[in-house]
Amino acid sequence: MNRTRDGRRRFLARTIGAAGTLFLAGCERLSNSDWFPTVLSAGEKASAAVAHAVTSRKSMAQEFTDGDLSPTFRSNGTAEPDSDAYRMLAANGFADYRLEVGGLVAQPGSFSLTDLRALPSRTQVTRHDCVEGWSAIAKWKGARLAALLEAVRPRPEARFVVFHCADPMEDDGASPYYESIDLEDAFHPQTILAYEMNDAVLPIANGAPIRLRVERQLGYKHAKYVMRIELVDSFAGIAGGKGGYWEDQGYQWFAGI
Ligand SMILES: Nc1nc2c(c(=O)[nH]1)N[C@H]1C(S)=C(S)[C@@H](COP(=O)(O)O)O[C@H]1N2
Ligand SMILES: [Mo]
Repeated sequence: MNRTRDGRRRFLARTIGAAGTLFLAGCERLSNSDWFPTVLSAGEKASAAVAHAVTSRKSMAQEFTDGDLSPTFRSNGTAEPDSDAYRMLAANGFADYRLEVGGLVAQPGSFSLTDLRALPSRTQVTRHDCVEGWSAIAKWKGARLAALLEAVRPRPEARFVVFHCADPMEDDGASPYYESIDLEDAFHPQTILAYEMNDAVLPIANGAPIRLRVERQLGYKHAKYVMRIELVDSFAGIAGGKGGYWEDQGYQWFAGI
């Protein structure tokens, strides 16, 4: 059975149901609002938009099988961080790598690759979509971010998880690549800190030793070379303040479904 299609049908049914209820509940009032005529006239596209607004983001990104793996999966953006600290870690097979996790957490921590490999993991075959116009399917294995967060215990004020990367960016040497997601995406089962790609150790070109996979979001959200994770309640004071390297240059912060 096609779970994706079933899910979508259920979700549309719920939407139409919700719209119908609203219609019956307040025809007069709604017909005067700006959005209501648009919803009624624009058909399925509008239904999908409303569906997004009225359903939670618990859905799973589509998963594939080994037979669907792309013959090659390119490297995009940084292919090897231009930093002495990173080169030293890489020279030693990342034995000295420590992922620092702090900010708005009760129990800040420092995790070696061995620690991360000991956390509950997930393996998934998914499609990566880059806004530059390419997609590719790969298999990823990594620690569930939810498990890591449970270990450090986010404080009630925490709203976002920020990923600070090892690669300094050309046009702004002082501010490395960074990205962020909200707690809903952070605790989603398909959100992992990947240390394997296609059944092999994650290559440097694709983010070694650790890269984020946040499967319901576009490629630029999938931070490579993650060195530090910070829980915050806002992006004020972090680089350009928009929650990510590309967001600081005008890309959408929410790049998902
Ligand atoms: N640290 C870091 N993460 C990054 C990037 C980058 O340049 N540096 N590029 C992003 C973009 S735009 C994409 S499409 C993917 C590319 O991942 P890949 O190199 O495994 O193809 O990583 C994302 N994460
Ligand atoms: Mo991308």
